[in-house]
Amino acid sequence: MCPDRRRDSMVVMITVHSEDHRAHDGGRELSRGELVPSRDDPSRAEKIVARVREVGLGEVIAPDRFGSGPVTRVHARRYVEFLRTAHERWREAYGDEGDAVPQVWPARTLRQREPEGILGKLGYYAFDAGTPITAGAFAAASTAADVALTGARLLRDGARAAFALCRPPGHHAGRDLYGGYCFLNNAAIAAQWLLDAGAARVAIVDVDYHHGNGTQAIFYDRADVLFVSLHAHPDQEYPYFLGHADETGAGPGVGLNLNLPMRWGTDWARWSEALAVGLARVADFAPEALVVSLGVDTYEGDPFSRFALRGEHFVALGERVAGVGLPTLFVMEGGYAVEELGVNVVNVLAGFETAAGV
Ligand code: SP5
Ligand code: ZN
Repeated sequence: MCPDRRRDSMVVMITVHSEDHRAHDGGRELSRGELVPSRDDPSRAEKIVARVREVGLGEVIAPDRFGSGPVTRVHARRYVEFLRTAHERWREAYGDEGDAVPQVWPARTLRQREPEGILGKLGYYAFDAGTPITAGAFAAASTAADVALTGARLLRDGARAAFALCRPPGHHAGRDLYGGYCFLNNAAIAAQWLLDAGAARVAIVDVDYHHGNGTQAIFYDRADVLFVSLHAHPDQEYPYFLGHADETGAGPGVGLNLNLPMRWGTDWARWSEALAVGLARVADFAPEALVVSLGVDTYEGDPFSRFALRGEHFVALGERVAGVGLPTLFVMEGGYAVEELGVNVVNVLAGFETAAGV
């Protein structure tokens, strides 16, 4: 008898997924002066779960319901209530045409005071006009938070890794702020839940092409969460107004925010150097768990990307993350080259499995 020992010790990664994300569909975003179909289309999650099944990555399970408790550990109650009722209020005001999208914001010299009317509230809580609140947005976002929480619970119960296939994504959403297709910050909600479940420290590494401004802001003054982000430089790229290298944390969180912005044209050689810097910082922090905000919009073929990562680089990314040796929750963020999306995402997860299992 010759048991395949390598296979026996393989990390079998569970994927958490729900079809409820499909309720968030048909939204239009402002792009180059026109309303066009949102890039955060249901086909994104469908491509990813199809690829997970195709390669037999591991079991695909449905999320459990955690209620609003873990969500309001991260988000303001008033904000969650706004999200829950926004589309209904929009319909009352403007009828069934279109989705709720803001057009006025409390920028410099204007007052940060929540107005009564829905159009005013949209401007108060949003930071862009690219994140339509569809009729199903809140239901989908709530389920995505449950997907992340179910993944976090797998880690607490001893899993080496889990994949939370969230849609909509979360890393642009702040305590009371939405944008960038994000309403509830799935990675932050999962990290906070792990802390509340007894972890002393959690690290979040955000590899999405865009800066995780929401996650940074939520944990900026916290000593129990390290936030590391690799992203396109805010001087050149969305979300433009956060993500510089000199943002290093505040108060008890001084030194626990690490931004690694990179210029357009960044390839794997440069990107992977930044990853090594970020992962070394994670190791120094010695957390009990790692949350990876997994965006693959760094792909050379992504419609948003001006980076040049290719398919094999996503395998290497997964291998490097496994090398940190921590219980790891992958939380899905961006990635819009839909045809290659499943392959690129599962490449990261398979790279992790192979490296962690040997
Ligand atoms: C989670 C996530 O990846 N959100 C990204 C949101 C980006 N929103 C709009 C960016 C607009 C950039 N327009 C450039 C046109 C490229 N063809
Ligand atoms: Zn992104």
